[in-house]
Amino acid sequence: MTIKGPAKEWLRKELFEIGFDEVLFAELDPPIPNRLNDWVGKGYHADMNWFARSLDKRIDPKRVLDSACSAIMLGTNYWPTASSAARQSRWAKYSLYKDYHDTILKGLKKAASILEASFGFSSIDYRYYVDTGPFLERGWAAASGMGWQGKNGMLISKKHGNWLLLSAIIVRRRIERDPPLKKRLADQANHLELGAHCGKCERCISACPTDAIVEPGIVDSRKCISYHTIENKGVIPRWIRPGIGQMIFGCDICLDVCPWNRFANSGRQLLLESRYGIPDLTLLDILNMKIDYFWDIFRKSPIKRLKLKGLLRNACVVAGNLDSNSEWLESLSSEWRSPLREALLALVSHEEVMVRPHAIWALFRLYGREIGRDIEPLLNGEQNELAKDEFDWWERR
Ligand code: B12
Ligand code: SF4
Ligand code: SF4
Repeated sequence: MTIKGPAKEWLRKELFEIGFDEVLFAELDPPIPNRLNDWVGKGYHADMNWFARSLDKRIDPKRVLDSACSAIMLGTNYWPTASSAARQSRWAKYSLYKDYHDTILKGLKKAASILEASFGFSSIDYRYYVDTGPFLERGWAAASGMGWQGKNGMLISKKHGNWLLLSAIIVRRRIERDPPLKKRLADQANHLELGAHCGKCERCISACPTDAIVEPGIVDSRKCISYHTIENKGVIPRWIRPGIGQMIFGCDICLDVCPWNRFANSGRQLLLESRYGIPDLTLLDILNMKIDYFWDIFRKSPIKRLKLKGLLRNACVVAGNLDSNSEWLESLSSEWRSPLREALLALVSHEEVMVRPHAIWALFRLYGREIGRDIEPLLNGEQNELAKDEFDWWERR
């Protein structure tokens, strides 16, 4: 029996009370138009092979849960409160909370128990995800009327701007759909226009420092700072490093510039937990960081996925981009010029080989050709091609 009318509204209210700031419903059929094959075909997924491997499921949710017919689409507002440390631009804002995969998961578990207790679901009748499975969260959130996909690719809400984290519960019972935002498309409920409410605005496209938004709503991960500072497990290509600027983990630039954010207020944060301390770290603290300190600070944060080697790699790139306008507390002043140089030189022979070429890059960027004399002895006996290549590249210039 379809869940609709007062029963549907009761469910919405219960889920809102758990802490979800948006609760909307989408029906999963007819099959959706999407550009996933094209996106992967063009290589825009970079080396996220897990993405390409689950393409069939992402295209058709029935391959995830057979007979699934509806999705409960949930949004959690993470716009920081006025006093919050998350109001900075060096770390992606979401990363300054306790890992949302864990905190929102708690809300999803509570939601599931409501479905079981009040609607007779058994555990095989639903499946939930918070960025954790092969489900197109933004497309289905748009289909549910939570917002639309902007030219920056983000699900934008008229109430919460760009600042919703998404999660979903796919269910085997039909729940009457909520209409998508753009009424004139309501008769084709699942056909959604990218940038539907963006009008002529293209701020996000022009603000992206690395031209990663290759057409409205479509991001080429190979050019995206968020991809390189979070997902890339290897060397960050040399050509993209200057564009990374001061961002050490993730990138909110195309979100921050969006005019729809002006309507956003901070949410109730019932499914989020602030983590303190991370924005207070100086770049030198990070460059000198050892493994125990890393786990102390980042244990409960999504940044832990980078591991120490990834964080050091990113910190080297940020160091190489330091200039007098840097948002990091240090500027290129005399007191820390020398400790910075020492920290980077130590990283030239770091045990994690991936860190080494980035340290060399930063040293040459900051101190010019002369630094080559200090680096060369450190490369004696260096077996690692990446570090040698980086050094030779600078020496040849
Ligand atoms: C892979 C991934 C990335 C990759 C690729 C990003 C991209 N643009 O695709 C990288 C690592 C670069 C990335 C970066 C970020 N990500 Co990310 N990422 C994902 C992930 C796991 C899959 C996204 C995906 O499928 N991409 C492929 C493209 C082609 O699909 P798409 O963007 O969803 O859009 C297509 C479909 O919607 C389809 N479509 C069109 N109409 C319709 C209609 C229907 C009904 C359907 C089903 C589909 C559909 O066409 C669209 C265009 O091809 C999702 C979680 C998830 N499971 O969905 C999180 C997610 C998209 N990321 C998220 C976030 C927060 C970010 C960052 C802001 C993090 C940061 N601060 O650094 C950046 C933003 C970058 C940007 N501008 O997109 C949030 C976005 C929340 C929101 N409000 O939109 C998500 C939803 C995670 C979450 N659970 O909250 N991410
Ligand atoms: S997240 Fe940053 S790099 Fe990626 S598309 Fe947006 S502005 Fe460009
Ligand atoms: S910045 Fe402008 S074009 Fe980009 S998503 Fe926001 S409204 Fe749309």
